[in-house]
Amino acid sequence: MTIKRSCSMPSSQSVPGAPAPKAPDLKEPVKPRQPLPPKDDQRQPEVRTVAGAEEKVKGNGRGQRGEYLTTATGTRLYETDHSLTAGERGPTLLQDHHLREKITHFDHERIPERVVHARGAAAHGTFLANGAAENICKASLFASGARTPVFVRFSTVLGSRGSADTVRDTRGFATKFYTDEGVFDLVGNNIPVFFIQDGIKFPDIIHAAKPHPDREIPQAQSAHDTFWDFVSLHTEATAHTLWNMSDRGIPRSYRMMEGFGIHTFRLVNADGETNLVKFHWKPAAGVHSLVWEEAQIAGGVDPDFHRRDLADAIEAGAYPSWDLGVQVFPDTEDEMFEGIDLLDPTKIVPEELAPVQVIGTMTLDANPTNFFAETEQVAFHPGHLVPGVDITNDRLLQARLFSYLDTQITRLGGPNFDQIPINRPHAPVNDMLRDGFHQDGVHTGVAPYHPNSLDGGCPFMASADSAAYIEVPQEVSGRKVRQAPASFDDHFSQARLFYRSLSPVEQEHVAQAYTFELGKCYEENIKTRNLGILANIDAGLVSIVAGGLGLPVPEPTEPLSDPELSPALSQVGAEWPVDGRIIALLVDENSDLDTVVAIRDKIFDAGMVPLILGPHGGTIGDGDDAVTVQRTYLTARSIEFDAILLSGDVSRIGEGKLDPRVETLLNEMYRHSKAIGGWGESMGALAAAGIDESALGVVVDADAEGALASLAQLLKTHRVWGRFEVPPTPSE
Ligand code: HDD
Repeated sequence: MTIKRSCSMPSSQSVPGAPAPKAPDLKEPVKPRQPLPPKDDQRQPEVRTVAGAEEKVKGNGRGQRGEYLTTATGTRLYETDHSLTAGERGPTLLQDHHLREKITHFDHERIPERVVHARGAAAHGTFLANGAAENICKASLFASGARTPVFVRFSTVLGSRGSADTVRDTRGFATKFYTDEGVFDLVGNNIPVFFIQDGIKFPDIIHAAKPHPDREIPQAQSAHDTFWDFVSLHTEATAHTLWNMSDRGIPRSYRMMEGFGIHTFRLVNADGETNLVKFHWKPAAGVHSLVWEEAQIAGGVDPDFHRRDLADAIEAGAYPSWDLGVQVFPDTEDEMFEGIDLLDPTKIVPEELAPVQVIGTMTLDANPTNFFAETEQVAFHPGHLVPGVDITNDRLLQARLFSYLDTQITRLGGPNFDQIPINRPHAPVNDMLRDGFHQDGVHTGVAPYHPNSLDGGCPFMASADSAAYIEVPQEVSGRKVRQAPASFDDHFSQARLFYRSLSPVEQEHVAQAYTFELGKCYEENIKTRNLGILANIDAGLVSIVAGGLGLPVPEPTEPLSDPELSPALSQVGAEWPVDGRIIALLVDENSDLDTVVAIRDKIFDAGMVPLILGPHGGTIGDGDDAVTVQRTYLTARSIEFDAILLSGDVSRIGEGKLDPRVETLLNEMYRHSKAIGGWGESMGALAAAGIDESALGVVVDADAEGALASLAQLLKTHRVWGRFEVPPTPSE
């Protein structure tokens, strides 16, 4: 994929190759100007069908430029900077409607943040079905060649709206498909298992994981006593906790995460045959993570790291995309597959047992126009289903069916949230829901009840032939009980399966994450109890963590299983496309600027994004040869780049010395096992930073193109994994 050269990645910077900017106009404009044309990445569907009628959703009269300022009711204003007062030095008059309207509206600008998943970022796109699901699902969105508009919101779970993106946490991955048969929401996460098996425990896990109620700290963290107290007393959380402590808990980018529907769903085909499935999103860019130190640095220097990354990539034309796949299981009476209970959301079915079959591809190609209107007001609900997709008796899912509708009523201020533009179906809506806060529709007719004769009996009922949603008829029987089936009792074998399927580097990261998080707990009992759980996962893991905490290594209390490993669970070993990866080009006044420009173009051509990093803002060089600096040594941090290329022996501040900010940057990139390259005399600068030419993943070439080619090759594996030092694991 070729990145758009007119992109602004990052958006605040001037872009190489773009036309020279006009001289800035430093005065406040006094006359209306033509509105700026909308950016082509800010489009929404131009038309949506509401209540059978096509409705334009763009240009709804709320544009800001080019018109006179008015009150909310359209009266033009001549002044907005001074209150109406009794004399120049007198009190403000109550009759100042403009003042009161402006302040009152401002006072009510905020709505409650989501009780979980408050922090997020979103994008528009399209889902293109390949038809592979046609034989198991009658939903029109899976018909071969069907294109369905989507809106996807990614999120962290624990933090508040303003919290940092790169915290260790599960990520939400919620997709709204605006199908011609109604909205289908697939509200998943980037981790395939969940903490609890029954939704009645959701308030418990969230209360434990959210900040302590007395001081409201820590923000967006699981590294505190209440979380570890709960998960150690509630061992069905073991597998999810382990996934969180793995590299999956700190993704490199929303674009580089898998997504999972987690629950088992029931699909129905045109003949009424059913299958059980689990949904998977597979990112084209591969599954990649940060290392913990990067995540922490990013939390400080760029708390918007993931939000920015998503928006910049889309603006640059590096459209993120995912394949949607399903694991398919026969719809048997016991709802089990290979001994795994399909109704237990703390369990996966390894891909080696049931391969993920791709049924379509989703591409995100447009950023939201307005964060509040779209990203904040979008309302997902696992009960938004279309004909062909049904739920199962997974009791976690069943509780969710209640919760999501309920929560929007508080969050979005009433029952009419489906009428907010971002939530409106693209299919005709003809309901009999009436009135309520924020009612947008002007309903005609006198008989919003069924049956009626006064509105001619309208609306009528659909049937299976006219795409009615008909629940799969299922036998239900049993005694009313509050208990889980015995098949839910195994809490450790899948945690062990996951841990043992990871590469040694990833296992080391898991051990360090547990040691860090438990090290932040104050209560020794809680640490000890959690070590007891780790002993039931892996002897090597528990001994490293216990060693780090300075506590004795406990014995397992459950027999350790001998799982068939699942290589698909590891992020290490595969090669991925390098599209959209960011390469820093380190330059200064001594650089050969012709070569810098040529290499910058080559990076673009390879679908990657060059960022010119120089000692100061503005340009380097003169006239036509000048190169625009996009990051300075002062503003850049290593976390922004996937790899770095030095344009010679740059960034020197004296004999044998490197600018200390560049030295820090290079050392961080080295420590985080990122690819480092350079051409010409760049080894001089690298050596000054203490980086050895022969070190793994360091490529220096006399020829710039050769250096870039080697760097791109290294980037395919995301990191230079061999550079991480993994201490020998204590034997089991
Ligand atoms: Fe949930 C939001 C994902 C279990 C109750 N959840 C929410 C979002 C995601 C998930 C991605 C954010 C949606 C957005 O971007 O607006 N939740 C999950 C997954 C679960 C899960 C994958 C288990 C498999 N959730 C779950 C349970 C309950 C909830 C068991 C309650 C019984 N979730 C909510 C909620 C939220 C929510 C309180 C907060 C904001 C919202 O719904 O719209 O209703």
